[in-house]
Amino acid sequence: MISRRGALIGASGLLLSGCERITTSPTVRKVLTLGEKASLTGQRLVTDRNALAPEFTRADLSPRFRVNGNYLPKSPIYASHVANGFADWKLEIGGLVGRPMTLTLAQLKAAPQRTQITRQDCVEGWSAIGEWTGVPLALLLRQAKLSDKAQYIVFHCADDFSDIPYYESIDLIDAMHPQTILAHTMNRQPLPVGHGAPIRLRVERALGYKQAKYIMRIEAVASLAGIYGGKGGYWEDHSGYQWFAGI
Ligand SMILES: Nc1nc2c(c(=O)[nH]1)N[C@H]1C(S)=C(S)[C@@H](COP(=O)(O)O)O[C@H]1N2
Ligand SMILES: [Mo]
Repeated sequence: MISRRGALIGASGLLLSGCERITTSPTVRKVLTLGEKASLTGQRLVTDRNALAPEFTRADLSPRFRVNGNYLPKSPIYASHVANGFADWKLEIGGLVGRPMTLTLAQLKAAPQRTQITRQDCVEGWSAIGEWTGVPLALLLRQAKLSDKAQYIVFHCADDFSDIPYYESIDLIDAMHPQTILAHTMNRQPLPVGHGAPIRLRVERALGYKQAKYIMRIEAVASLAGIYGGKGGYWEDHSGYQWFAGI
């Protein structure tokens, strides 16, 4: 039986492959663009957001995984964490939780882990496949006794662009998704500074800009309205990126 999701993906896949062939007429191109927008909105409403992102094998790993956006947070605090191998670094989990927590990197590594080989798709037009190991976010949120009032999980990062801090947010469907992990290991090595040391988010059904690097604090909130520009992320606030970045 062909599931509803399969049918929808099939339809948009057809549209995209058509797009490669018929791109000369401006009218055709406009219709195709509208179709893609409609299918994205439709996807958010009716597809199974709990479905897994594709996983790959070690043979598929990208020989070079690009570093994008910030590659070294410039705060002195971050520099001191790098200098002592993140031994004093602590992740804070707070906001709408019954039991706020601070966790060391060692504690995160001692928790149950998940490893996955997935593809990162950046809106700038490149993709790379990497192997990630980390702690399922759902497990930490349950330990922290996430409140019923929480609707979003906000990730506060150590870096900034022109002194505007980087942050991102996801809803509870993505937060509780089995492939959503706080990764401390990339391609079986400690997560390099360029890729977000000591931990970065992997939220595999979402585009690259959701994969927050340099996470320092996780905050559960009922609304995104009070967080920085209110649109749920650095790029959403400053560059018009959509908050929903599902793929
Ligand atoms: N803290 C932080 N997270 C970030 C970024 C950033 O600049 N700072 N860039 C985002 C973008 S646009 C992408 S594509 C990926 C890049 O991750 P990579 O450097 O590991 O390839 O991280 C995302 N997360
Ligand atoms: Mo990106």
